[in-house]
Amino acid sequence: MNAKFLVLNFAILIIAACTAEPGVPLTVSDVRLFAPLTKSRAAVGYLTLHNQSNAPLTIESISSTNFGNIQMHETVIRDGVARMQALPVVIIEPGSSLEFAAGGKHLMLMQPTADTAVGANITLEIHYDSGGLLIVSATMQTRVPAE
Ligand SMILES: [Cu+2]
Repeated sequence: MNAKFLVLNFAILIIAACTAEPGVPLTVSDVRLFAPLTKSRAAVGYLTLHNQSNAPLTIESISSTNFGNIQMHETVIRDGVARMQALPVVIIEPGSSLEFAAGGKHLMLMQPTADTAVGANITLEIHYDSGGLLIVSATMQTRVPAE
């Protein structure tokens, strides 16, 4: 048995599994949307963006018909205190992925304009590179209080 051949074969399998449709520069996975704990707070979204192209890709904004305002945020620790700062744009390097996850980058979904309760189907429009549009949808989940 040739171990080197096996490893190479495995690598090709992984690449095939990660590459969605050919020619699509941006793909997304792990979309999770969490309803606010109280009415006065915003819903939070996490996802992973994958730049399938060989050029940097700029995420310019994210919109939804269910929300009047969606912002990209990053949690940073300053003087021992966790603060959120808005990110005007986010750049993904060629062939790499960018994770929005608890404790780091996240989406704040504000000003609900349609059904955004737990169980609602939310569509997100991800605007990138001056005219690129990727549409994804996910179901609003109950927020985990520990997060
Ligand atoms: Cu935030």
